[in-house]
Amino acid sequence: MKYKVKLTRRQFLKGTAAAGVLLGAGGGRVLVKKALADNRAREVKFVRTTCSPNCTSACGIKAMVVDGQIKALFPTNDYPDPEYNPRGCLRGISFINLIYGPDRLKGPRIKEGGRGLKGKFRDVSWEEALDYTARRLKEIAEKYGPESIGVSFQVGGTGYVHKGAMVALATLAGWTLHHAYDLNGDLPMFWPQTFGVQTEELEPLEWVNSRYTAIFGSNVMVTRLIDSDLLLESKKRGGKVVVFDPNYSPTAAKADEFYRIKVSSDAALALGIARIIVEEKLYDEPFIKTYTDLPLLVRLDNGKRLKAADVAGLALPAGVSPYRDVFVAYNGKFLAVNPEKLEMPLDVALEGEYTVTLKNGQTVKVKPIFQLLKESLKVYTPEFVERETGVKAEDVVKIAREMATIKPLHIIYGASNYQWYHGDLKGRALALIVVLTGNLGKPGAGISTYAGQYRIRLKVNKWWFPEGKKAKWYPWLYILHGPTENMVAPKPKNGIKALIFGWHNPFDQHNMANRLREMVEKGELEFVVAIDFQNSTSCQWSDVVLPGVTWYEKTELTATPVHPYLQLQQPAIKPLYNCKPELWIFRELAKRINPEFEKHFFPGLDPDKAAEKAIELMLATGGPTVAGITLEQLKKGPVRLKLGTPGNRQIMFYEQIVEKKPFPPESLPVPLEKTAQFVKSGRIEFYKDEDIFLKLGEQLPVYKPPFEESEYALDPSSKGKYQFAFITRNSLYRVHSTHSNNIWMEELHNNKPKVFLNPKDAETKGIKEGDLVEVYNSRGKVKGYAVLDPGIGEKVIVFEQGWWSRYLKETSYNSLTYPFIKPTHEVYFVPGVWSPNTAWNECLCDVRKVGES
Ligand SMILES: Nc1nc2c(c(=O)[nH]1)N[C@H]1C(S)=C(S)[C@@H](COP(=O)(O)OP(=O)(O)OC[C@H]3O[C@@H](n4cnc5c(=O)[nH]c(N)nc54)[C@H](O)[C@@H]3O)O[C@H]1N2
Ligand SMILES: Nc1nc2c(c(=O)[nH]1)N[C@H]1C(S)=C(S)[C@@H](COP(=O)(O)OP(=O)(O)OC[C@H]3O[C@@H](n4cnc5c(=O)[nH]c(N)nc54)[C@H](O)[C@@H]3O)O[C@H]1N2
Ligand SMILES: [Mo]
Repeated sequence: MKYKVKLTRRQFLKGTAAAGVLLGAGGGRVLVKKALADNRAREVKFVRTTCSPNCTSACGIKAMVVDGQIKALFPTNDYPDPEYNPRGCLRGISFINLIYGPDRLKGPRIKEGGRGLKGKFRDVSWEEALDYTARRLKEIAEKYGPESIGVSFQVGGTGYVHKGAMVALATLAGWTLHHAYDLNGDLPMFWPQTFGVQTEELEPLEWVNSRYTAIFGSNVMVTRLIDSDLLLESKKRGGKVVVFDPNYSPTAAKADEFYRIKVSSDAALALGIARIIVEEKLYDEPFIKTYTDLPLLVRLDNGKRLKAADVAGLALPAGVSPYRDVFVAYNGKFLAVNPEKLEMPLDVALEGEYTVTLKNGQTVKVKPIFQLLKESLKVYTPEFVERETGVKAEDVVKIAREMATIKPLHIIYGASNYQWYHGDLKGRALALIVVLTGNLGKPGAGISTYAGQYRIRLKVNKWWFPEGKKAKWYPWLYILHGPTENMVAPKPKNGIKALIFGWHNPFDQHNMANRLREMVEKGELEFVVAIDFQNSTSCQWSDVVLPGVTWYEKTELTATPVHPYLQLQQPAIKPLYNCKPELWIFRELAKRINPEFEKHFFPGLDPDKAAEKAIELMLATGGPTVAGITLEQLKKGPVRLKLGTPGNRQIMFYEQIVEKKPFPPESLPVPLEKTAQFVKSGRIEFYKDEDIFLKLGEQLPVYKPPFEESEYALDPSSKGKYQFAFITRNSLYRVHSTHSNNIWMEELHNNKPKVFLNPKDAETKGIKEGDLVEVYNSRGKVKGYAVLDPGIGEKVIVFEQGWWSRYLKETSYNSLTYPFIKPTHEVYFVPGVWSPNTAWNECLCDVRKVGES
């Protein structure tokens, strides 16, 4: 929505009164004053665009532009669902401080005289920067193979066009892509393991329909700020909100009940709840028989699910896809269970032990998975749960009965909670509660993990992967960790020798940021290229910096899973300084790498026109969620994705539960056969029988305490030495490291990185409020000012992630973390769907005072 008006000075003054309030602090005030300095009639326009950092909210924002300069940013209220109006937060409307801020990059730069922080940047022309970059990349490709060039970019939903240009060039050139989803730690692995999908979720409009919302480690009031009123609305409508967290978070403060839970003990609690549901027969029997693997039989001789093809005298159903498998259930006779249909006779056995004769004449004992589950749940008594989690035994019983009977139940399983080594086990255990009680496929019901702007909402393949070419992918963690015994992801022959990144600040934000720095200093990474609009820590560590533009300076397409709208970013101003939209940058680079590549990037068109072409291509080939949506429509405002549910609401697994289509639904852009192999039964699977699950005793969801298979296995001497869990939750004042340097945001939290700890722990350590403290382990350290907060769990250090190193005396808070790789994440490799996930919080540390406040 763009319109222009000519205003007289008087009219303009009236109009800016409101903006003046918004621009009361910082750089904005200067701009307004300048604008008022003379009497000319001004050109004022309002441009509707979308704020799209990776905070997931993707709020519409209206930019007020006066004579080609943004003077103020406003929240929008143009969503067809009035409940989503207005959208936009203080971070978003103060983005003006970044657009025109002192850290804004002004032109391309090449580093000379050393690597990392040792070299000095020289400002160069685009011609020189692009020629130089292309030459270096070609040299590296020749020496080590094109796959030795790694490309890292933030999740696609924050902008399909410009990231698509980057992916397309990497695909054409044979470079290696690193998927942001597992790198971020935003790939909750229980999803592919249990449901065969990347992720699913309820949209916040559905929160109001839940009658019981159980939040396991998600700080909705901060990290879903803009939608959090809908959580409160669910309370007003009689819903109950219960928070489980080691820390009394802002979300806990709004809950009806808060249970302080020991770190990473959620699976013990979830399985304790599941035990009560099973023992007291509070489960939804028809539901679990119809949709889950719980009635399927498991062989007791080898722990594998019984395959119909192995059973004597069992006819196999016809038309079964090669990526599915036919398993067996029992109802007086053995039944071959068709994985293409969610059907099961309701007299099928959930319990008992049976003997079956195989085709080879062997007889083996078998049990339904439900029976095995029931047996394995026996240890999770309320007393055991109390010991492991700190939640009182009588509360465990109360919570279980309520969760089983108050419907719809919605579990929110947050990022900080699954960003632990056993995050997958916790998720499988939590999913069990939801599924046992039949809380799926219905309004207000399910389990959601809101993390980043993750899911790809339309088919992007034509733009991202030109000519049907296959991209090469390599999980980021292997670069830091090195190859493992179980890995199935193909390793680039000579490793990664060059790194190109955009929309990322890896030298602060990626795991082992100090290792990455060392790789630059030692020359293991021979060449690093940054594409950003501001001079982040990572730009400073790079060899070439190519200045991109903010979303106020280009045309882009975004979609978030949280409020399911397709939205445009429309340029409010021309690219500032000598900055260029990324589509232009990659087109120029493409033509220098190989002139043949240029044709994919709409040569000859200006970057906004080219971006529109890319959007039209994606809309035309994007599949059912965007069918019929046009660019013209999008220019007018947000358009809801087409979800195929009643009322077009985002209700997870609606097709599976209501229309009885087999699991999984498609996880774009991956073809179904790739993800359907994760749940071969076509059902919700709680039993995993791939060898590594059996070897680790994780065939069913179990509880395993933190640190045993990670920190203590890596370094047994760390046990006892480092007793604090280092939890790096998200900050209200930033989106990751974006807004680190936003003067309004800085002011709101005194410009000070903080270390939150419990007063009892502080006393033991001789730390007082405001002291400068150092949090450290054998890998690294970070400094901050102590905040003594009784809300923080004992033996927990909370450090809000995202600070640029310049605010941390040049250390990186990610120098403490370690890239642990869990073998169950390595059974398959499908980028962004089944891949080793980063476990930020699986990190032990200690704390000491290093100075007064
Ligand atoms: N303001 C703001 N919003 C954001 C972001 C941002 O940077 N800033 N980032 C966005 C992105 S990309 C993401 S991934 C999401 C993440 O958002 P969330 O999922 O909300 O994650 P966090 O804020 O990291 O942590 C949530 C809570 O998990 C708790 N927790 C930690 N460990 C455990 C545990 O073992 N068990 C339990 N029960 N709780 C635990 C922490 O104490 C914390 O209160 O936020 C998104 N929204
Ligand atoms: N220890 C620890 N580490 C963590 C986390 C944690 O909880 N603990 N959280 C993790 C999670 S969940 C996530 S999602 C990641 C996020 O980590 P990153 O993906 O690195 O996110 P940001 O730090 O916000 O960096 C984004 C960069 O993109 C730039 N940018 C913004 N818009 C544009 C644009 O249009 N073009 C270009 N070229 N650049 C642009 C911004 O200026 C910024 O420098 O961090 C992870 N790191
Ligand atoms: Mo994230």
